[in-house]
Amino acid sequence: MNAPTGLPDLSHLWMPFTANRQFKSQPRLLAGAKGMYYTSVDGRQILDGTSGLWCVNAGHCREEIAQAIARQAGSLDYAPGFQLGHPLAFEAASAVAGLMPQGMDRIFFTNSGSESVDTALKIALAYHRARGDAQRTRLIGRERGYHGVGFGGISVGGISPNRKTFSGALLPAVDHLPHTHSLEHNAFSKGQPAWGAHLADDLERIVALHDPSTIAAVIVEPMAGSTGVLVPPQGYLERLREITAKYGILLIFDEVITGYGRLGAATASEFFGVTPDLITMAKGISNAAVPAGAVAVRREVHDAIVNGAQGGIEFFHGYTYSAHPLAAAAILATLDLYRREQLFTRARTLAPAFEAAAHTLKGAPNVIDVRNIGLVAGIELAPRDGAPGARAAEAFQKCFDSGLMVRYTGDTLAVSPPLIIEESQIAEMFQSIGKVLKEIA
Ligand code: PXG
Repeated sequence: MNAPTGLPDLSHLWMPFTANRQFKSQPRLLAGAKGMYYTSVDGRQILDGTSGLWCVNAGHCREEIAQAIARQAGSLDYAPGFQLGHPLAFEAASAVAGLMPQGMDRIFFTNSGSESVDTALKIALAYHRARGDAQRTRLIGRERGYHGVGFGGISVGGISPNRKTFSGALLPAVDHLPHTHSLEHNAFSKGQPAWGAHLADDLERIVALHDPSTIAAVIVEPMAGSTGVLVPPQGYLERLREITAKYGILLIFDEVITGYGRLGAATASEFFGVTPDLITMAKGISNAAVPAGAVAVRREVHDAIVNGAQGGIEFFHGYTYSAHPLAAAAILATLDLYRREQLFTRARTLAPAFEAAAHTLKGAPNVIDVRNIGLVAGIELAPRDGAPGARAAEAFQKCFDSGLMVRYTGDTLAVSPPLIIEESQIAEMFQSIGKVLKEIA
């Protein structure tokens, strides 16, 4: 394939989660970024309505983070993390622990959300085994859940295109809760919808089917992002916590998107007041400046594994780049920035204006739902006959052409801007989307 003039050869890169042929015939390339804006290769300014991929929570190219990474690259580029360490790794773990719910202060570092998820699932199995409950191996996810792309993550995940190609090779002992989306009951809810807490009771049915003594963990996104912004119904997460606690099942919140301020608190766990046993993180942990992820673990879970072992290595798991020095430096600088600029509080303060602006799209052409929480909104469009996803894809392209980056999944547009956004930019984003929706059929 020939590249359009002035662009590099596009043929060698096999792009992730991308319609490669279509992209390469009409590429969208970014050349730079600062604060709330990207700059495209043709020099256009594009308002970042999605924090990159839900990850640049403090805005782009923050000086403090860039400098911390540069300094680290020049002083200790890499240190093995197995049987050796470096001080920043421990400091980064303390800093992360300081933002987690009480008692969830043991931190395992990874490089991505997918790795965090697979790590958390393995910790759950190791925990039960260490306590003499080795038959607890079943993992429960949820329909429409996204937990990255490892075999563990796609097994507990509930997004069918991500599973079907690999369906013969998924983890064997998995079951799924029903998803919580209902246009019939919850369309145009503001914040947590009133209907749907009872959907958590399905866990009782799954537990009765398999017997509690076989179930290791339940994993859910407290707010499902990738599938198109599903806000948990009031009382739903509380119910999941009650049922898992009753049967000795670990509860994992996948906070890869919700962690680090998206909802207006350090974690969704804190925001909703429901404390799980493990929290998976990535993205905003380093403001995406260096790939990084982590799992926060309740101390008792950690201690059962680490203190329960005979001696020697307690947990046979880890990555070459767990707590990589550049990641540790980026995490420390990022968390410091969040604290100094009070960005989680800022998100909480902006949330009402964001909600009001998002819901101005009620009544715009083809909008069948607007849902929101914190600084996230989903705008669901009626699918075109015989072409699901086409309308949102067109809206995405038109927004991009007009200088706004949004995401789309199926026929839902997602908006999740950096927490440094100004109120005027919030209004501008939703006005631009409204304008685009009027232009497309
Ligand atoms: N868990 C959750 C809840 C996620 O949202 C992952 C795990 C995997 O993280 P990594 O770092 O392995 O990609 C994610 C990632 C989108 C979109 O457009 C969402 C994600 C990634 C890319 C695009 O919604 N979430």
